[in-house]
Order: sequence, then C-alpha cells, then structure tokens
Amino acid sequence: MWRELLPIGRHPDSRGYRRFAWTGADAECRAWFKEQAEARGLAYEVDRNGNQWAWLGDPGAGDAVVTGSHLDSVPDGGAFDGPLGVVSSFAALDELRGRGVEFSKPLAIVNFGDEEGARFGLACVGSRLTAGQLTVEKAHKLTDGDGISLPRAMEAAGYDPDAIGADPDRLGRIGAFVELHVEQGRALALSDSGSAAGSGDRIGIASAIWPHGRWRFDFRGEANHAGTTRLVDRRDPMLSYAETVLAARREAELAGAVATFGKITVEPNGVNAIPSLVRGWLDSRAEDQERLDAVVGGIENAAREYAAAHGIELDVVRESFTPVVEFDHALRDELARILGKDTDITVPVLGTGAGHDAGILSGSIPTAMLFVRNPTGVSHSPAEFAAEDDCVAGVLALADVLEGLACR
Ligand code: HGY
Ligand code: MN
Ligand code: MN
Ligand code: MN
Repeated sequence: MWRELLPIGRHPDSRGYRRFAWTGADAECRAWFKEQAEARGLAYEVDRNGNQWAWLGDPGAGDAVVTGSHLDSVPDGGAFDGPLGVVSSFAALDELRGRGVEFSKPLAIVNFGDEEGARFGLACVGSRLTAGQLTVEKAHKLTDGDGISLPRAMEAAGYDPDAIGADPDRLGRIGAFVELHVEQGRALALSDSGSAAGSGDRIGIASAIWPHGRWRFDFRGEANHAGTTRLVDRRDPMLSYAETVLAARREAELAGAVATFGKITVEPNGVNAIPSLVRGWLDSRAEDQERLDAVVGGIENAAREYAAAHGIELDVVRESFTPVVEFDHALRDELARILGKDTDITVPVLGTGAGHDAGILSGSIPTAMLFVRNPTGVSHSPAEFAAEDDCVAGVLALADVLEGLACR
C-alpha cells in the first residue's frame, strides 16, 4: 500500500511531494485512502470538514480509539511526514486482525485535511475546524497564492464549503487519539536509553509541542528603475527585509528558539526594478511562550527600526498561532506502560517543535503521539527518511497501543 502512494504528487525534478489541499494530487491521495478503507471492509465517511474516516465498529457507540495523520505535504516535502502515520494505521489494523484480537471499542483511522497549510497559509485546517479552533468565517476568508478561496477550492474538489464547522459530537464520541509520525529531529537517533536498536531508539512518545506561529511581514517602499535611481534616492524594502532575516537568526540564537523566513513574495518582481513590496513569512517556535514572545518581539522591533531607517512602511500580521501543547499525561503513561511491558527499556519521551493535528485535538480529547526514528532528522524535504525496520517497529508499537486501548 505504501508503494501505491509513493508516485502521487511527486515532482519529477525535485523528487519532492506537492500534495496541496484540494488539488488533483490531494484527490488521488484521498482516493487511495478510500480504497484502503474499503479493501478492509471498514465503514468509510467524510466529515463536514473534508477529513476522511474509516471505521471498524459502530461510529456512534462512543469511546472510540482513533489513529491516523495526514496525506498532504509542504512544497517539495518528503514521503514520510503524514503518510507514515496513515499507512501505519492501516498496517497496525492488519496486524491486530492477524493476532485475532477482539475489539471492545470502535476503532477509526483518519486522514485530516490540509495539515501543512501549504496552500492557504494556515496549518491543520481540517482538525482546527473540527475542534472549533478555526471559525467558519475565518476559514471562508482563506485564499491561496492565486487568489482562490478555500470555499472555491473545496467546491472545485467536490466538497461543500457551507458544511464546514465545529464538530463537537464527533469529538465527543472519541475516547483517545494516537498519531504516529516520523520524528522531525534526531532525538531518537541520538538517544542512549540502552535499547539494542542500532544507534538510538526506534520509537518515542511525545511529551509536548512547542508554541509556534506564522507572522507576515509586509515591507512597502517605492518601485523605481534599477539602473537610473541613485542609491540615496531609493526606498528599497528588500534592504529592510534582508536585515530582518539576519535579526531573526540573531534573536533566535539569543532566545534559544528557532525563527525562519522560508517564504517571500516580491512586487513587481522584476530583475531591473527596485521592489515596491517585499512580503516575508516568519515561522517561529520555542520551548515556552516566554521565549517565543521574546524572539518574535525582538524580530519585530528590529524590523521596525530598519524600516524606519530606509523610509519603508511595515505591517506585521500574526496569521496563525498554536499555544504550547502538553499531551495527556494519563494516556502518555499508558502508552509507556504498553510499550515497555515486555522489556526493561524505558521508551524515550520527547518534545517537538513541529505542529500536528494531535496537538489541535489535544484541547478537546485525550491525545498522544508516537515518533519513529529519523536517522538524519531531515524533514519537510525530499531527503526525509526512516528505515524500513524502524517503520515496521512503529507499526508494531502502534498495534500494541491500539490493542491496549481498544481491546480491554
Ligand atoms: O509543524 C508544521 O510546520 C506543520 O504543522 N506540520
Ligand atoms: Mn509537516
Ligand atoms: Mn506531519
Ligand atoms: Mn527601460
């Protein structure tokens, strides 16, 4: 099943994935999910926000155990971020059926829509809507780089944008959500808990997600001729932007945080024109809110100084924000107990700077995450990798967890 998913949305030049919400590649991924559900005799449904569900047992019974992740990608993303969790969910179900276990609770596998926010700029749209953390009004205003709104994009993909909204009844029927994900760092590879799994540990349990957000910086100056405008006469927003990028690095180092300008648009975007507008997006994350406030505040202050010095107007807009997430302690402990039961090795518990649907849902229901070792730590890149043995260990760990949670 992994192999069928591999070619979908893969760019022939970059070899990275471009599976953006409500595009053709996304539709192919969704068709794959539906096929996997139907091939296993699971009850397939799409919720009001376009998230896909595959149910074993009665979805209405309550106290369901749910697992899954997402199938969309960042621009030129890797094969594992998202799909590993969805594929592992189906594989874990196959494993449990092979074990002949009897489920005492309904079990569901979910594919959340638009986790990466690559197209409309806001991450975790499917889970945010479901959890009521994104209003319908705000969702309807989201637009992509071509000016296509989220409602139009959903409609074009055959979904009803007027149906979207919070879904407390659905969440109320879930007892626990567990998301398996490739680790997006090297904590497991570098871990020395004493496991025999080569270097480090194959599997870890998530403790927390760092607070994180996205800010849009609009630097407005004056377009002019690149050849005839004297340097002293220019109001070039690129200069303030460049200085701000350097400030971001400095402030992040100072605060012990991370800050990235990874996306930029320039107007008029001509080689021989001084720009009139440079729009850059800051992604910043830190272990705690205090550090995040310090780093973003420091960057914004620096940007305002530079802008003022060059006669540039600056607008800073916070486009999204996710506060710190502490995963459910009881569920975390239960996962540790289940995974540690036949061994004297303690499963590593680690925090992460990456956002996940599990983090969004944790505000409404008990939620936990499992991480699979990533030898290089690379993610959001075509070079993202996890070894087959480690992926298999992930499937078995997820199967143990689902058995422990849904078969008691
Ligand atoms: O962390 C992120 O960039 C996204 O939510 N996966
Ligand atoms: Mn990601
Ligand atoms: Mn992901
Ligand atoms: Mn000319």
